[in-house]
Amino acid sequence: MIRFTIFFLSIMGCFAAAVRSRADDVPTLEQTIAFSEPPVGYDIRRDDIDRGTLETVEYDSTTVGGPRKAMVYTPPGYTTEKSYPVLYLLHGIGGDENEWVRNGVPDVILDNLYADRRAASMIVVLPNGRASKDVTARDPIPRQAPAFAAFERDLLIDLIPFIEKTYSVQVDRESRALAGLSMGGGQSLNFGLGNLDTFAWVGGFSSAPNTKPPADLIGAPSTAAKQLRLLYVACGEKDGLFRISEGVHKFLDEKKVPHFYSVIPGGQHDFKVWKSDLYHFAQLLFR
Ligand code: FER
Repeated sequence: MIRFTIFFLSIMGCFAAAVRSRADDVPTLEQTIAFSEPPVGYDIRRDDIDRGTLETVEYDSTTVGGPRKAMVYTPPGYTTEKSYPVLYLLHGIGGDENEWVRNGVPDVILDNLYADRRAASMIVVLPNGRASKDVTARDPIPRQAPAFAAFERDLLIDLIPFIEKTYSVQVDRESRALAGLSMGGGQSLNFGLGNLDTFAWVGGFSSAPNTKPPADLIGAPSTAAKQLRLLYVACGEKDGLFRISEGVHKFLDEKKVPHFYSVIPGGQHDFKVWKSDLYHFAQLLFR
């Protein structure tokens, strides 16, 4: 059982909004907040269901001055006759655009959620969050950190416009989510909360020390509280970086910014935790 702590300060408003936006065939908020371990098989490919499609795309980055890669998952039945919301899902310090697919099977997790009608149909973009021509995962952290910071610009002015002209997507802030693990969790909190005109749904999974000091994450807490559709902060209890998520949570609490805070009992800094985070987070998105 996952111990789950929820801190809704404007509790009635959030409950009302969440319940109002839920269809009958998805869990009610009350069921969802009692985050349990995902069901057995949630991350195992099923042969008898429709599957989405994964592809690698290349876009021109004015930020780094050259082509960059991203992976894109389109949901089962993707059609240009509809337009979809988009989750931008970021990797950790050792990874690149392939890390989530290789280790976290987001395509399998989402295919299974769709088969069980538990998630809103969305596109998932898996970028390379290291915006540099020459910095790689093999470089020491101090050399990588600026490239991870530079990705804010690449995401906002290069990648998002590319996705929005290439795929059939909704282009308002309520249709964009940003989440990531570890280094990518820090990026998601930094860039998501720093650009609430672009993103309404933000998730930090086991966020790393690249996370800004909590007081610098949010300019005006009362405005942020109104703009955010979802702020999700999660970390494994046994994660060496636990203090980061806890610090963010405490600050949000103090400033009365509604958010989910999920502490995974016994959870480490690994994909067991991040897959479970994605499973829960995806079900809350775009509803
Ligand atoms: C650090 C420790 C870990 C740090 C980043 C990380 C920026 C990232 C870890 C990961 O992405 O898994 O001091 O500094």
